[in-house]
Amino acid sequence: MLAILVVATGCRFGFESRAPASVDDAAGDGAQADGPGADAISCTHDEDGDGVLDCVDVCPHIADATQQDSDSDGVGDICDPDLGGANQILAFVAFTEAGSLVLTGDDTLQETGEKLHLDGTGRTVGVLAVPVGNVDVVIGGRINSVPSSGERQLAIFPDPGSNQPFFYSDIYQLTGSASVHVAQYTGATYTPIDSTNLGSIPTGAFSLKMHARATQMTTTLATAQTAVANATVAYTGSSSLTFVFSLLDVDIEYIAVIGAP
Ligand SMILES: [Ca+2]
Ligand SMILES: [Ca+2]
Ligand SMILES: [Ca+2]
Repeated sequence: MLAILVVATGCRFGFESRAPASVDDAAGDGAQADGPGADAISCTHDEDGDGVLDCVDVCPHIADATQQDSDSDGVGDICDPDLGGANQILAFVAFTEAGSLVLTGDDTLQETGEKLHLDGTGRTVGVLAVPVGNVDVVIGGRINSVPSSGERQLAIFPDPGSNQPFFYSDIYQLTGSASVHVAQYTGATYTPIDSTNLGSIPTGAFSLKMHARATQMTTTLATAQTAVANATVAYTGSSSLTFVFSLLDVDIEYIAVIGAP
């Protein structure tokens, strides 16, 4: 059985999100690719250091100085979940200023530069209100340390409302080995649908991606090595995302949500 979501009270942080490009251009600068969220924040930050500011970067979390976008949908080839389909950058959280991603939990949270540090003393939950139909959700940063026991987890939950069962992506370790999952929550139980054994949860730079489509979900953990879980499931989409951090000392550097809402 996998983890039960527990939203503890305690620390409460909020971070900005870049809103959908298609909604419009509050700055009136004619740059549709920047969107109202970008217009609302100062367009001076370059998360991936590729020389292109987040608000106009076609892949704000991956260095791609050439900005290649073969299907011209505003999402660069290197992060486009569906070359040939129309996608958007639905949200991008760079952890630079207060805003729409709200974190609640019992870790000690610290904003250090452009990172959010969680000290791994407990469980913290982040909620981002964004429609997630056919999407890639990617969270990236660094895992600094992992305790030797306890319920250790990093998860991406597309909140289903009353539509259960639903599927989610995570790294999980309670007893025995750690695994990367596509897993199912039925309303009562948590069940891995597909898993890849990690041995232990790796430390160092990481990204965890949930690729969600109507008949498929894939979880990809990229560290020094890559682990994938892939399942044929009926993914139904939702209106918000929840991120769960449990007992991991981590620095979170970005969250990107890319796809068709
Ligand atoms: Ca950039
Ligand atoms: Ca980039
Ligand atoms: Ca594209």
